[in-house]
Amino acid sequence: MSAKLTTNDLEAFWMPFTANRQYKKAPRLLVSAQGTHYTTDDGRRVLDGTSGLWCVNAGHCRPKIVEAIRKQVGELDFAGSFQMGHPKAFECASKLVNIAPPGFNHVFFTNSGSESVETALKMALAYHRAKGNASKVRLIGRERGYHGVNFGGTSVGGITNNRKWFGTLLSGVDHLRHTHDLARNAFSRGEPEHGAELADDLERLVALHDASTIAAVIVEPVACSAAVLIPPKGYLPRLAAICAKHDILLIFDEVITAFGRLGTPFGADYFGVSPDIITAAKGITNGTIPMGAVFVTTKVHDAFMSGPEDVIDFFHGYTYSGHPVACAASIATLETHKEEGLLTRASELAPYWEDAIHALKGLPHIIDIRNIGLVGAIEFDPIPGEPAKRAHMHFVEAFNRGLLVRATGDIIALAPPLIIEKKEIDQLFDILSSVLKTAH
Ligand code: PXG
Repeated sequence: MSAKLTTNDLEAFWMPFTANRQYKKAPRLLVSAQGTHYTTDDGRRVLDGTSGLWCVNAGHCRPKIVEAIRKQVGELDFAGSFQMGHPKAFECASKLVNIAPPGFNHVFFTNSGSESVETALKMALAYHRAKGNASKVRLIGRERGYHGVNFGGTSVGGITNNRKWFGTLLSGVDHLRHTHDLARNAFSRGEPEHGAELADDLERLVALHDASTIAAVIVEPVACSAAVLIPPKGYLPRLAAICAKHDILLIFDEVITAFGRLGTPFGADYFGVSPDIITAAKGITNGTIPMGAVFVTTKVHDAFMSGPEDVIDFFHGYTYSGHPVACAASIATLETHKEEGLLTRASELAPYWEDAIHALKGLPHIIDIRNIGLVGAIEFDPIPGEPAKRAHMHFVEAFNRGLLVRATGDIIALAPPLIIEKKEIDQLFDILSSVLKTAH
């Protein structure tokens, strides 16, 4: 029997998506946060270049949101939403659909991005069944896509490491080709010029499986987790047109792109494309309380409302769907966004951001720089035989110098809070360029 752990011991917490043994030898601990900065356990201020994990869009510890949570948890700590209700869930849903793209008049609550994805995939299957097309059962994802970590999301996801450990996953899933093409598009500013025709890959899958077997296609408008893969100009409208032609539902996974990240409320607004279902989470409560949401068009919603009125229309939901504290946090988040114009602020900052990130070109080992809205990525030449190591070393060094970035593969990703000021953008890139100049 091993000795009991002390409360300060790092052993007990098996950390997610972490090299636990490496981390615990040299832990990085955050103890408080305010606005655009974290504070570490040794009292250092760290500029948050990633909005936490792409979720704290309005900046940290915003008073209105903190207060709304405090008040709600003391007033109504929990009430379920199965054949019951509480006012905050209805208020929150109405306010959310008011900022959603046109036609998205209904919202289903979950507790995370992963759950939103599972919900959306199940909705797509049930939709076709309700419409009398029960043979439409296949789900199409895309290589390098990330749709969370549950079985459906892992199955439609396209990141090898996230898939290969976990057996055969869901059957009846196929993948479109990814759109990353450095040979043609390296150092693009905003949407790359080349690759709209990659959307036609869906026609290949239709030819292979037949449209009568395909329920839905799920893609991130911008594939952020895999490496910030920005869709080529014209790609998403073309994909949407092929979906519509074959009665395939298009699901936009907007867990990252919703709530102002690109300078519009949703990614669908940015690209001028109308999907059928939108998944969201993260920024919905500014990262304060776990919450996710699935936005659906009237077309999808109404297909579920054709059975007898006294029978449950969608056999799905979570204990915490529409949790009162999460709803209060979300309502206060939406108010903060509105008061400060945050859902469009990234569009004002985007040109400055774009110039600042592209100024890094020429520093050692950089093979691409890409940007859109208030998102950016720097891709490095991998160290031979040691993939992902270079970006990880830069991440650790940046943290030591007062900047939080996100390393995935050989990429550094950036997505600061939407409240960031230009002088903080300068600081961010000053620190980052000093790190990148140190040869690794
Ligand atoms: N879909 C998308 C598009 C996501 O980006 C999820 C689903 C899953 O959400 P939950 O809430 O279940 O984690 C995500 C999450 C990163 C990083 O830095 C990205 C995510 C999560 C953590 C880290 O790449 N995306």
